Amino acid sequence: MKERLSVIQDDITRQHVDAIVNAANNSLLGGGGVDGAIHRAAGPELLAECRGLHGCKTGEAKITKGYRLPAKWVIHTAGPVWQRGNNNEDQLLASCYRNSLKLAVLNEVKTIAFPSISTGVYRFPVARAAEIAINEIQIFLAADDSIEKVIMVCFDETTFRYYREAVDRRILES
Ligand code: AR6
Repeated sequence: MKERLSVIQDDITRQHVDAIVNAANNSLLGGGGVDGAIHRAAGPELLAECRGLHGCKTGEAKITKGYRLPAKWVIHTAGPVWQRGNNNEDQLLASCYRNSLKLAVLNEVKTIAFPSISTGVYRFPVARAAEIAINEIQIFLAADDSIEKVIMVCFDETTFRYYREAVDRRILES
């Protein structure tokens, strides 16, 4: 399992993979953080295609082309806003990963990169988000043999450490 999932510290817009995932909002009409970076790198055609998608419910995912990005596809998912854990945030975050991976398989994606969904502006605690993300990705990969590589792309070092530790813990436990 280890070789199909890796954690790196980098900028997701530079990844040469079939699909990158965008931590978007319900409107899918752009924003700050990783969403802003993806729209800037992809160019205005991305926003034009997003307008035709009519938004995305929290925990769900929609796909567009990648335009000027190295990635062929962008999978947009809307993560939950952290509200002290009382609003189904854990399950909704898990759904973001699961639904993004399902959509990837439907589109014959072999390599996919994720950002740390919901842990920026949406304030989901990073340690908790990392456990959920790694757990969900590993469960998915265990049942799927079409995706060859999943890369967790963390922007800052603290986030990188939490995801690295979540992977290491699971390898030790297995
Ligand atoms: N590559 C990889 N990760 C990045 C990049 C990048 N280029 N830029 C930022 N991150 P956030 P959220 C990291 O706030 O919490 C937007 O306005 C960032 O350091 O982008 O899901 C949307 O439109 C953090 O670790 O997403 C929504 O309104 C992680 O990506 C809202 O923010 C997620 O931070 C979504 O909030």
